[in-house]
Amino acid sequence: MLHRRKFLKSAGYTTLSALLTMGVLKQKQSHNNNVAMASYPSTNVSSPLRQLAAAKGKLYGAAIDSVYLQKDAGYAALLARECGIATPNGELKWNATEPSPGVFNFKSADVIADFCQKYNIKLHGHTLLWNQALPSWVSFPPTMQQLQKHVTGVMGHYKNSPVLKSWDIANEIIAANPNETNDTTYGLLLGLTPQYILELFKFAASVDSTKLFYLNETSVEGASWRSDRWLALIEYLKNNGAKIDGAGLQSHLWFSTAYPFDAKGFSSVLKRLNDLEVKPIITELDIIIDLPLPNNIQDLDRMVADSYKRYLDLCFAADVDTVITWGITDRYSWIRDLNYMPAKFKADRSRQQYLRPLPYDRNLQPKLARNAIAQAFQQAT
Ligand code: 9MR
Repeated sequence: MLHRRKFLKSAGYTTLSALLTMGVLKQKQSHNNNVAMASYPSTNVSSPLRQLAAAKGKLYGAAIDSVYLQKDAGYAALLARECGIATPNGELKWNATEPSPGVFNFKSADVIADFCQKYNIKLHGHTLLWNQALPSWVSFPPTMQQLQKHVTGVMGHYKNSPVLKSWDIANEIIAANPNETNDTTYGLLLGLTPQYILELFKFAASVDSTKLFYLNETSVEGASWRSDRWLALIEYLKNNGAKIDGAGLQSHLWFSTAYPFDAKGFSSVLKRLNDLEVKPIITELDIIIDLPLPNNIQDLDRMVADSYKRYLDLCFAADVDTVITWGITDRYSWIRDLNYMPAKFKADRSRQQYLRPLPYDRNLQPKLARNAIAQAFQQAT
């Protein structure tokens, strides 16, 4: 329970509330000339997303949960059809892979790896270091010795995997705000130092340098104190000899009619990453429409789709080649899980039907958002 509360505070609400400045309508008004207006409903694009993405040299994928994968055939079929890449939802986190010191368990992660192999889906490893989902014997930050043993065990298991192609070497290591860090330069979580992260990257490369290495972060999709610190850290790692191939922008987004979307700030983050030759990828995309809610579900779905399209258009304009949504269906979204649901939706049951953040609905039917993603890939250059 304590663990859950800790998670809610640092990864749930912070992730989302920091993005309250993102929205759609204002953008329509002020950037009409720069951003193509999405028109919905429009032609239905039925080809698999993985195929539409591949046609542009890109990848589409989703986070997969091994429990539902094994018991929900409809869910498994959707993933097999749509995904060219997948991330395990929790199966590669420390509490799953090394529940007691030196005792490794890859049972649930391998359910996903086997599925990926069967359907020719690339696997993105998430994650080697995070301050959440830790077993009780590890406190954060782990000692370098604990960390190196963990990295050796987990990366070692997938060294010869035909599907695992990339790792989130570290996840969510920047503090939520300047009050929660002692590190004015990089804003690292209390207890972390840039040297520690550098050592982690270097050690990971000594275990298996054949994979792509990413630094994954939340709430960096615009100009902000956090994105500035994160970019500075990436530059530091790069300049000090770390192998860092890419940067994951999680993109748990809130849009609304009430907030302007910082399209300019977002594009400048992507540009900085490209200039540093650290490839930006989208690792955990899902979209909430904040209050005031639209009048009906149809309007809501249109807004979610429109938000997906605008966001992906900006991504593709900056050469983003990988887009992973955090789940594929609203049936299993973390946002609808009462443990993580934002308070204002949890407080009022009638609002909960308006949490429809993913491409497929709870009956596994495609929504306009799926079409928006398809069109964004089709129109990408
Ligand atoms: O969606 C995941 C949820 O089911 C897990 O219980 C939780 C803890 O392992 O992690 C969630 O995934 C998070 C991801 O690993 C990192 N960024 C935020 C994601 C959503 O909370």
